[in-house]
Amino acid sequence: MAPTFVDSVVEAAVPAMKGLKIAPSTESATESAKKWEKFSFAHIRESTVSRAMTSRYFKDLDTYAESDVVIIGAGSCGLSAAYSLAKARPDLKIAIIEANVSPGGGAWLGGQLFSAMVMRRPAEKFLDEIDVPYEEEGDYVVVKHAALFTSTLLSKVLRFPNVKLFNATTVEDLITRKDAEGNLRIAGVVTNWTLVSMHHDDQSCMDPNTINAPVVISTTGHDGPFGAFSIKRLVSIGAYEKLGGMRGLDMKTAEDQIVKGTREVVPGMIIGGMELAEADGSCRMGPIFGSMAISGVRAAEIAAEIFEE
Ligand code: 48N
Repeated sequence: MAPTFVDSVVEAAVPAMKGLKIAPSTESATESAKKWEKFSFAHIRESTVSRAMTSRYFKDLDTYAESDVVIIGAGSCGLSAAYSLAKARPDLKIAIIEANVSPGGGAWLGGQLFSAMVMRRPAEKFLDEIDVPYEEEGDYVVVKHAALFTSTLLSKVLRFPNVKLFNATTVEDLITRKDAEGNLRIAGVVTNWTLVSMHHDDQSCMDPNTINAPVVISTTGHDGPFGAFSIKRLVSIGAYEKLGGMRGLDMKTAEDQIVKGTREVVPGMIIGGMELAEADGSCRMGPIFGSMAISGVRAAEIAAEIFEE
């Protein structure tokens, strides 16, 4: 019988255990248990693991302290923007700031508890681009599980060498500048550990960190503890007149509005995805995701154009 994966794992472990004392097995040795009796992982020390993690994280913080683009929110729109921009512009340093430990936003389920994800044509072109299979249903396609879309997109984004995801990290303010005419432009983000951001009122203040970037793409969604963060902050600093407030659900109009509304709302700040519904007072579309992906593609195109100016 050809050696199995298990055999290869056990075989590989044997060289790693040289010189280590193996406690006699107390297990009743069935055939398969016998193979595992000598199994052992290679040697490690706790501090080695700590240094492996922290050295890399602090090097990334140093590298991305000056980023070209910061994307706030790793939901379906933010991840689509990150993928499109990182692929089109491998020269740009892209930092993604995601408040949750788990990126993906609302795109792990199709809607309520139902797992299939619906996208209207022509959004299947983006699914083809990231190699996510789907079922054809005429004017729309169905990805059998939303997590297949989100996990595939996330894995492709994280593979880009010019992308760094800082999850469990919240953007809690914006870095602003005034130009010679006194016009405000965005110049980066102010960040903190999400757990700190959520508890500023009930613990002694912990000051934030910062990331400078000439372009910020904000895709922070329309609800949740930090929803629509950037547009609300722009209103509170007088850089955007007033929130439009997300309107009722209208699948037919909402998706086109979101894609066509994706834009640079103030110099240096592009807004996409459902955060736009709060900005423009457009309708929500409910459990369909094509406009999230295409709004991300559009936001990436706008960001790239800013660097071509
Ligand atoms: O998935 P979301 O919420 O946002 P989008 O715009 O990527 O996708 C929206 C989509 O999931 C829908 O809402 C669907 C289409 N339903 C529509 C409808 O009618 O109901 O992702 C936003 C991400 C989340 O992961 C948040 O944790 C994160 O942004 N986030 C932040 N991360 C860092 N700092 C912040 N201040 C912040 N605020 C939100």
